[in-house]
Amino acid sequence: MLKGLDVDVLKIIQEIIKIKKPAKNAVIVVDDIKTLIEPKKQDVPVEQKCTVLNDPTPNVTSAEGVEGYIALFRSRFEKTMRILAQRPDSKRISKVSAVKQRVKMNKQIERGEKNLHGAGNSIIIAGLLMSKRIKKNDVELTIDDYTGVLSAVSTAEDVKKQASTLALDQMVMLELENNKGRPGLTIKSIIMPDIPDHLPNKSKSEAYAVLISDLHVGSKYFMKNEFLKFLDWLSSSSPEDEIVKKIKFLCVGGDLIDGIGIFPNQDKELLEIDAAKQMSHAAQLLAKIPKHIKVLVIPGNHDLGRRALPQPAIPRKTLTEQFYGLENCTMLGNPAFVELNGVKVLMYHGQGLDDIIATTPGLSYSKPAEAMKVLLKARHLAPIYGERTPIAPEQEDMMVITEVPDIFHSGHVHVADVQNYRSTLVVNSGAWQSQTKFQQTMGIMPTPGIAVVVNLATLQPIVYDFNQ
Ligand code: D5M
Ligand code: FE
Ligand code: ZN
Repeated sequence: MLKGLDVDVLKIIQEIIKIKKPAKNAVIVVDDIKTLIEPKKQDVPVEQKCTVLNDPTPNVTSAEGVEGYIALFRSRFEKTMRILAQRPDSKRISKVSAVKQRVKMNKQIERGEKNLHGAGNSIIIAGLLMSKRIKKNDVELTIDDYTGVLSAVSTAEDVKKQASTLALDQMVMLELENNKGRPGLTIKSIIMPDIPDHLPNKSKSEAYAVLISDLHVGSKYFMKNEFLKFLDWLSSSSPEDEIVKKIKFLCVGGDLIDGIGIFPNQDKELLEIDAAKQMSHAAQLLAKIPKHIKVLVIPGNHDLGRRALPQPAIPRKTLTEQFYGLENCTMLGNPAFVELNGVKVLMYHGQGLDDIIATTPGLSYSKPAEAMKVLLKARHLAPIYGERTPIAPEQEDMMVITEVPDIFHSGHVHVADVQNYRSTLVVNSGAWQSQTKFQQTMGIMPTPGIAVVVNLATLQPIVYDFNQ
């Protein structure tokens, strides 16, 4: 390994002996040599380039009534179709009307005497999932693609398993074949829109982004001491702490305050019964963040402003003026798509996760990153309509995950969880609020007081715990 390198071999051996000698039976490993021969990183300037790629704030129109929802779903269908069009199997997509026509015209297909396209061929349809009926022995899925509605069944275990992870109202592709010897069509496979395995964008210099969410300032359970410890750390300049100096960005994923009247009897759990005071307190805390760190803030369901998704930025009013006065702070809508030193970050508070966790077998509040993966697979941040997540009747569906993020940052669940999915770093950034009565009744065990720090040059996450 040392051959051919411009290094003083003898000096390196002496150095290794010096390091290893104190330990009994020490073994010299490749990494020991690597750390000695690798050139010391020069103090290259760490870049800080932030671009907002997408912010719903100026686009939120809030069309009213059923008409609005028709347009919303149509937009979901069309935007996701454009995503699917980039895949080779999309060439085989047939319209539901055409499939029905063929089935009708050729009764032999229904009798299973002929295949849909001739021998051995299957057919693919793509549309919004209108219904999902999973029974002990089979599953029936109904798809709407705006040319018609089609139901298909399967008894195969793998298809049933895949079907269980589908969210209602999401876009999906079904590969169909004719049902051997019986009428109707069988689902051969389910194809999710999904994200491709990709080469993520990385920062050229070693800059760090800190991901946090769910402060809940104003709540009795807001962990002020731990949060102040975190803020102190951001301002610290210990020579041993190589990372803190290189923190260039701080992403705040919503629920800055606990708000008022968000859930019944909330006032009993509040320290400050005034949203203005809560906001002002939150702004005072964020004002302690060193000014060389760029702060990006999106709202959550507890913040001021509209509740339905997509949420515009926390409105600029007298109460929130202090936020807008912070020169290093940018207020964005929820969801927001930003680029930090070239790394694409999708910031989303995470309201839609409640419905995903409630309806997907095997998911729980203890593993929010798993639920976030379901959203990436559906290429939608809140697919399920009409349950817990309020969705606004916009003309355009701004919750479609149009571009593949390098980092997907959410909060809302109050449990810190980090995973890698197809080279996207999936982060739920936990909370700064200890367990509330509501969470206790729901069996949610939060992991508060944690900040997830990401090296933007490698996308490696580091979890910092401020509970000690
Ligand atoms: O959410 C705090 C916690 O409560 C988080 O784990 C999600 C859960 N939660 C919030 N709203 C709901 C609904 N509607 N159903 C089930 N679980 C929920 P926070 O937004 O901070 O109140
Ligand atoms: Fe929260
Ligand atoms: Zn929330």
